[in-house]
Amino acid sequence: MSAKKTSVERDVTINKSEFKAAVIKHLHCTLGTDENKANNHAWWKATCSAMQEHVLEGIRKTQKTHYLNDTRAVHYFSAEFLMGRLLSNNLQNFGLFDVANDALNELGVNLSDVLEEEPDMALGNGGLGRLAACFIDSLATMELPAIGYGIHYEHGLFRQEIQGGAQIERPDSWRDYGNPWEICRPESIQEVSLFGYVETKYGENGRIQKEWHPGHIVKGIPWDIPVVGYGGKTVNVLRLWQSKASGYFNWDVFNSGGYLDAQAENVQAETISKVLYPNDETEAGKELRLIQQYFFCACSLKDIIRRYKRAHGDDWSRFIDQVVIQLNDTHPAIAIPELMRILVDRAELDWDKAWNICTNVFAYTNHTLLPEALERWPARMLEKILPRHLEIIYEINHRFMKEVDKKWPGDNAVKARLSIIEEGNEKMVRMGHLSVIGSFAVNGVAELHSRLVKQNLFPEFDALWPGKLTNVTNGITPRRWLKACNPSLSKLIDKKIGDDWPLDLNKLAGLEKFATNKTFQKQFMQVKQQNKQLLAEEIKASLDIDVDVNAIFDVQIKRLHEYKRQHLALLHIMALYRRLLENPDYDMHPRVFIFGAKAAPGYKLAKDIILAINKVADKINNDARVNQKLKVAFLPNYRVSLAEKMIPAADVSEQISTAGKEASGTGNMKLALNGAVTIGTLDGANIEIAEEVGDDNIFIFGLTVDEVNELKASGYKPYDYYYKNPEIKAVLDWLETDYFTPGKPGALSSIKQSLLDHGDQYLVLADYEAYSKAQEEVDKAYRDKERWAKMAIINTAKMGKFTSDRSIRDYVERIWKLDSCPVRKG
Ligand code: OX2
Repeated sequence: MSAKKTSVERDVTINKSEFKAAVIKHLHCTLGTDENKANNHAWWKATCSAMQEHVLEGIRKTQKTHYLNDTRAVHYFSAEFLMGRLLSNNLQNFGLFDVANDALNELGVNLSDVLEEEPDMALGNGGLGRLAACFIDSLATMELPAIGYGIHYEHGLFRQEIQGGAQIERPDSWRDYGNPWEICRPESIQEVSLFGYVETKYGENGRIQKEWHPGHIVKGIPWDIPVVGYGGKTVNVLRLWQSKASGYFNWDVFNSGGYLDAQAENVQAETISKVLYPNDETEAGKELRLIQQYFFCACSLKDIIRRYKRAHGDDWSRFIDQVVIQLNDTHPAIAIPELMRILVDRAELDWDKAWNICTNVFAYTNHTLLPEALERWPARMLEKILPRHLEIIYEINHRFMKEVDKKWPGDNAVKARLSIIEEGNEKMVRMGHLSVIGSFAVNGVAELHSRLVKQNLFPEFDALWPGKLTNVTNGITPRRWLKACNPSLSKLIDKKIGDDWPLDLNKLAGLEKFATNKTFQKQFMQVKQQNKQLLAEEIKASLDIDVDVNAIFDVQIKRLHEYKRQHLALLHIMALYRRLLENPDYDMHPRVFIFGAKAAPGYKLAKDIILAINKVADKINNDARVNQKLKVAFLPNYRVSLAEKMIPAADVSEQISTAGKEASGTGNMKLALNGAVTIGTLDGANIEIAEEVGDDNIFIFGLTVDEVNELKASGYKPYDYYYKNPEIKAVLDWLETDYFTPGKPGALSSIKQSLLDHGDQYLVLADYEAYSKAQEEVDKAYRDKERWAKMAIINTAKMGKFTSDRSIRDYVERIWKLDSCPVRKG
């Protein structure tokens, strides 16, 4: 047995020669090739297939155990799951990484190269989708009965190319050459209705019955993606629905009323799951998006009910004991009226009984306060696509308004604020309101955010139902975000405190006592240096930029959004450049600013900021007067697998959103876990990170939420900062010249305009000076090697709170009320 001895109990133990034999078998029998012909892609597929044997066995055992125990389960509904690559994660979680490495080595194949062959499964935009992926990892690791439900997008988030400094979007085709992990389940195909009209009938007992005559029916085909828990015992699944034409077309409906208008006719069934909307934090407002949302919710509910009925028949009384559904933002909120429709129209339950079931099944997570991200659908659109659901929503609202009237008699203003229906030129359905009303628990994603949800977003709901609105601070899986992505640091930690920290991240606190130990400091910083070397090679390969690994690696990786303020970092970089030009002896430690960010394709200013970063980078990197001290690298196509390379190499983590705007952040947690020190505002989970690491180990700057509000209330004037601070004026004016865009003056002027003429909504100029000072502190701290090493170690040591296992424990104990269900052998 060559499987490494570890304190983590594992279910699968195979040795190197067995692994080798399995890979060869699949190379021959699954791929029809052989060792001499196989390229890395073939080796990747063969290795996946070798793993898949264990994975499938794990799924079978898990499902059998859950079935035999008739367990209560959580169903995580999310329009996005940003999974990244699966092979290295699955190898790690089965404890077979080293075995695979040795086995492939003997075959003359390099495992790292093989892992690089796997396309990222990028079925998400950013934090919201990655959170879902971390959560299902924790659920499986903690042996909890759980299933993720989402959409099997043919194209995930676009691939970003940079041409002439500008972002170009290219399609992402993650399944072009087949995906070895997914399992098609034709036996569980579902049908989903769309369009058409509602007929009102009177039953024999005088009961009004509604019958929806759909105009269109599409098929949902389930694909299961295995979710391997750490230790490989529980293997849950992520079930993703692909749409297909059903061949059903209601000619009666079409001929009699034209309910299917020309556009609806054109809605090809296959387009429903074709592509992920690439907008992060903006509602799409498009018909196809609503259809996507309904499509996956309807398929998933049918799937849940099918499974429930297998055990309980038509007895609905135990449904709420068996089923809890977590709505990841409002994207799946249409599931609420869909369940009501099934219960009232199909199962013929009384409204009150049905409503009681609904409001004990759904829980809702809010991820943002940004008004542009709060989904509202035109009532007319709902009426056309889901006519029965609109009726149900009106009924829910009608009954809810009565409840509001009891609490605030005659108060029409409060009714208007709380109504699911927003009156105006165009009647809109507020999905956030529907979600709060239809759920038994509502949570924000960090302490500050949850407080603001209560105070600003839903204050009356909090008064109406005290205790319903709560907080569950986000978390990240330490398996992917330390163990797998940073093997050198993981091994160092194993040696120091043992290897069970991936299951109990608070154990990292054991490192704190070594924070001032010279030898450990040296080892820790050596690992950082190695990781920086690897990233430097990546930067060279991708951008042909040479960077000095002794420089500070200052990393800002996240979606490009004004509220995240990449342009604040940019102004500061330009200021450093200017200081260096004015004074070649300007005293600063060499620094490399490294960015990764995708902009929504329709978000002009965000794309202009990417262009500006690249143009400024070009100038600085090629300016011999400064490029020994300053470099800028924008790595294209930021995605999970690139994050896994950038995060272990970061010295500084940029978390500089306007206070009150970033609900939580999770990149902040990943970077700190890997020993990066945060420069950040008092926003989202930064606040909780600061509480954990202590003020000496983080650089906090800028306006607080209260100060932001005060400044805005008193009439914020960005021009004041422009005239008052010569550096701000100089860099903003510089942006307008053709210095960075030779021959094209004004190419970057939209940024200046947004900050001055359009009011600088995110207070970039107001926070500039504080940010610049905090960066000087960073510079000073870094030069003190011992001080920095201590800070970095303490950051890693104090991240215990931010494991997604803790988030899941919070959900389980306070919201889902689930029991773990250890999977039996055999
Ligand atoms: C993001 C939030 O912006 C981010 O702060 C948070 O960490 C993440 O969700 C996970 O909770 N779309 N993306 C988000 O919110 C929305 C809406």
